[in-house]
Order: sequence, then structure tokens, then C-alpha cells
Amino acid sequence: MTLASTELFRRAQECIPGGVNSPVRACLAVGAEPLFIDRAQGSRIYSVDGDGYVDFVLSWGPMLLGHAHPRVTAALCDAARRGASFGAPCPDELYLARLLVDALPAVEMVRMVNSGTEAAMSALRLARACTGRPAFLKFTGCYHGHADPFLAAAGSGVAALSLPGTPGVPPGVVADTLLCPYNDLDGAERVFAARGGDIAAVIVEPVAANMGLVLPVPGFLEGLRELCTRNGSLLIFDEVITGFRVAYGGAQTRFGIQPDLTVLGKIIGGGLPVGAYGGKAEYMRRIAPSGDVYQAGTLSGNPPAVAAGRATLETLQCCDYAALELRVEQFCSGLERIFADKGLPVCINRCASMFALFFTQGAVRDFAGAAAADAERWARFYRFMRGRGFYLAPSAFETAMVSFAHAAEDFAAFAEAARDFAG
Ligand code: KE4
Repeated sequence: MTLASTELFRRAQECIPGGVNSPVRACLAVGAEPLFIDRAQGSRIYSVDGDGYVDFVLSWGPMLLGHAHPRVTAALCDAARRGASFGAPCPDELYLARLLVDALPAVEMVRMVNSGTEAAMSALRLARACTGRPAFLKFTGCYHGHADPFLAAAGSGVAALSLPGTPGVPPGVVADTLLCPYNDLDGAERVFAARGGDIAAVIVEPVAANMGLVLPVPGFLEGLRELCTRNGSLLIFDEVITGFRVAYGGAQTRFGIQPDLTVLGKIIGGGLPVGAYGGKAEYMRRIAPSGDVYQAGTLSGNPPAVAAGRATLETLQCCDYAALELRVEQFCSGLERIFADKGLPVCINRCASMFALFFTQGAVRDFAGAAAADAERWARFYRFMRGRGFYLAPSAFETAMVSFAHAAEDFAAFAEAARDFAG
């Protein structure tokens, strides 16, 4: 007999901190309990309680093809039958690396790791080694994983739980973490004016998706590129979310801007634990064993994981990104009309197959704007929509994800439920 989500959660809290293996899953920010998921298919997930939901979380981004895509599942199962892990190179590591290099204009070489966190921390280490400088600039509300240097004014779960961001991290570790509001190019200039000679890198989510969704204002990314070039700092695009989502070639293709290093994760593993960082060969060759910058991992390039990632990217090569973007745009425009008709102020930011809904008047262009939105109304929206069969991220500081498996009826049903919520 399968235990109910509530009982599983009760028992999980006895042996797992908060009953979950990643904080935001606990649904604390929205006054709900987590659902334990039994299975998923296409655009839907199914809880152990037997309830189905249209999924707008998609495992926080990886499942762009939809859940249990047959080609990915077949590749994953076939690889597993040949052995789970060898601790030695396997062909699919090469084939996935080749797919990444061929897709991403700024990536000449790439190293596989096991998470976006590992990828971001390794990219920062490499930038510091290549420049001989200690400091780096990140933007308030952006999230680059939970490695110590990044836990200052971070987004995602750190923001959702209103955590100071650095308990357990010695002040010295974040002393070189410089901060600036997202979209504030003048602010970034001022940081460089004060610490330019010390700055190894600027790391940025080219489309910020960990404070809700916030798009770069025209000139912001271009300005960061010029600022880094002028100061001899490396520009790092954290494309863990945007990579292969905002375009097959990522944000660097969509916006036509070449970072020096690129951080990747989520979609490139097709749901399995895969991260990667890459960039110009002159930098990447500094990574051991070809160079002197150490980074390693027992399960890096894991055979079933890279098989799933390879199958995912090969399938995405044949997907119509423009058609999906149009469907999401039409969906979001319809939601705007619904809330406007009901006199409920909302800001719906969208980019490609992502969107975020803020209960606020006016635009949201940075973390301050996102934090000023009505989080309590978002929590009620989350609970209402979950009751109507729609699985949203349990935090106003996350982004809704759409897959190629989402159908017109999924959007129509969501809009109908949102109309009922708006009253
Ligand atoms: P992971 O270590 O969680 O694989 O990746 C860290 C990371 C790095 N960069 C960006 C832009 C990211 O969004 C993430 C992780 N994303 C969050 C959700 N927004 C993961 C969800 C969670 O923490 O459970």
C-alpha cells in the first residue's frame, strides 16, 4: 500500500532536514506541504495520492521535452544496462561535449560536472586563476548554486526563505563577493571604479530566473561584456536555466553576446545530474590535467547521465523553439487580459518557454521589484492553482517552465482556473 504524501512527509522529516533534499521543495513559502511524486509523463506529474497535475516546474527546468520522453528514457535505460559508472571515459561524454561545443558559440571546450553549483564554483575558480584576481561581481537576486562565495544576496530558495544567505560561511569567503542590482549597469561601473583591478569576473544569469523572471534591459548584457573586456575581467554567463531553453544555443545565441565562460546544467542532463562549464580553449586548458587548476568528480560524465543528456539535445535539435515561444507569449497575453478584466494588477515577465507572474503594479526589473510584489497573494494563487490541478513552483522567487509537451488544453485550463482565482 502506498503511503500518502502527508504521511511520507511526516516520516521524511524524521530523517531528512525539513523532509526534503532541497529547501524550496518544502513549500514553506506558500503555506503548503510538498507532494510526493510517483511518476510523470509529458506535461504531467502524478502524486502518490493518485492526483495528476499539469507541471510548470519541470524539475526546475531540465524537462524541456516533457517528462519520460521515449527517446531519452530509451537512451538512459540502455546505458544503465551497460553499467552505471566506470570512473573512466565513455563515448557519450565525448558526444555530449561535442553537442555543447557545436551549439554554444562561446564554448570551445567544456568540462562535465554533476550540478550547476559545481559548474559555477569551478568557473569562478578558473576565472580567478586566469586573472590572478580575487573578487567577482554578482547581482542581487541571482542564484548560482550554494557554493560559499555565491551565498550573498542570492535568489531562489535563499530569497524564498528570507535567509541571510551566509550563515556558516566565514565573512572572509564573501569579502570578495561584490554585489549590484540586476539591470544596473551604472552600479556595475561604480563597482569596477572602486575595485576594477581586483575583479576576476562578472557572473550573471543572462535572463534572471531566480527572483521570479526578470529580463535584461536593452544594453545591460552588452554593457557587462564591454565592462569586462575593458577591465580584463572574465564575463561568465550562468546558463544553467537559459542554456538550451531560451534558444538551442542559449542566451549567448539569443542575445548575440559571447561570454568568456559559460555555466550549464539542468536541460543538458535531461533530468539526470549533469552540470558543465566551458569557454574559450585558452581558459579551459588551465583545468587539470591539461593545466594547473584542479577540479574533479567521481561521477562527472556519468554514463547514464550523459546518455540522457545526449538524447535530450539531439531531440531538441529538431524542436520548433519559435512555435513554443509563440504559444507561451499568447498564453501570457491571455493571462494579462484576464487579470486586467478583473482589476487585479499583475506583471507577467516571459522569455521563450519561461514566465513569471508578479502580483504588483508596474514592471519588475530587479530583485527589489520582485520582493515588493504581493507574496501572500502569490501563496494563495499557488494553493488555489494546485487545488485545480496545476503544479507551480512553490515560491514567488522562481520561474514557471513550459515544455514542448504542454498542449493547448493545458494553457486553456490554466487560464480558466486563473480567471476563477481573480474572482
Ligand atoms: P544546481 O546545483 O541546483 O544543479 O544548480 C544551481 C543553479 C545554478 N545557476 C542557476 C541559474 C540556477 O537556477 C541553479 C539552480 N536552480 C534552482 C531553481 N531556481 C534549483 C532548485 C533547487 O535549489 O531545488
